[in-house]
Amino acid sequence: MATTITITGAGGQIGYALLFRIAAGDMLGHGEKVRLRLLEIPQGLKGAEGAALELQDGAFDLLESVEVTDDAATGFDGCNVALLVGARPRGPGMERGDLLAANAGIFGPQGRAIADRAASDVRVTVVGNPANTNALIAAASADGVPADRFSALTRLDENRARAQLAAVLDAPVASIRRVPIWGNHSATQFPDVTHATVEGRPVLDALAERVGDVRTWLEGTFIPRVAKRGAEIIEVRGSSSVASAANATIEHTRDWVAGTSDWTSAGVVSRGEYGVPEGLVSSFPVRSVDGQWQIVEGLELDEWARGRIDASVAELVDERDTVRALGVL
Ligand code: NAX
Repeated sequence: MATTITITGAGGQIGYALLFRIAAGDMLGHGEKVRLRLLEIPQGLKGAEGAALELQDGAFDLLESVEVTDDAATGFDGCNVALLVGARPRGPGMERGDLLAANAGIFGPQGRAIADRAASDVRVTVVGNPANTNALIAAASADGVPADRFSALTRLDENRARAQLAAVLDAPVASIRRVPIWGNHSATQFPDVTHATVEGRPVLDALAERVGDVRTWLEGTFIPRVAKRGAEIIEVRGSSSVASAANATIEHTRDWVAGTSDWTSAGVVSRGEYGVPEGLVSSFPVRSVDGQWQIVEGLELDEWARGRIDASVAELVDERDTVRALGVL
């Protein structure tokens, strides 16, 4: 049996960087056949159709079929994995409330179509921004689908944080572990090095030898660099993060399905863990066990970390309240 994967916004940039790696087996494994559903809006159909032609020309052994559609019911029919990438970007003069409203108009109906049409084991990775609140809207709209089948991408932020630490510590990135992202996928996020290790040694000790006052470096250099990395990429590249975002989407979804041996980060629906209000989609340190995200519990948070997390969670509360005021939740 093949796995049916629906990718929204498949005609866009991240879609283009995702499709070929999925078809090559990077997400679900090199033994798993895949059926791809490329869901677009009418303006994006040509891009998706072009990608479908190229997928055909890739002659991928694992690729059973590719279907392009602008109809959500068709796009999500029988889908096991949904990658919600397509979203409404912030246009000129658009306020945050307008952006949330525009995206509620996308992620609400998509959540309902998932509830109506997807397979009973569906898992939904939300990439399109504002990712946490879009995931909240989709989950709340998907009657009958457990909320823990929805998660938002913060793996790119975690990868950025690990890479920054690897650079400053002059260590292989693979040796840097346990760097969770807390809160929102936004400038308020908290990349947390408190429990991180480098080659098995506390990162905080290794940093003290390299950067002088660690707290100053974290506040003044590390956290802003990670949180604003997207803007840095735009400035240098002239276009937003694409391949790194697709890579993180693949890693997030692969780990969710296949399990993890250590912590990673994902935006998941809170059940009140660490004082995060129930129902919010917040990023936490997580493990994946038996196909489910589990929040790593019992971590000690000092006052500084607590304050950082609270500030990001307050932003999520604000986004949720804005959406509620629109009558969406
Ligand atoms: P593009 O503008 O290149 O592509 C978006 C595509 O989505 C377009 O082809 C558009 O036609 C399509 N689309 C819009 N509304 C749709 C709908 N209702 N149904 C189906 N398709 C729809 O953007 P791209 O660079 O691919 O980025 C996609 C999203 O990822 C953006 O919202 C972006 O902000 C977000 N990102 C999220 C990241 C994360 O870590 N969570 C990082 C990367 C990226 O910034």
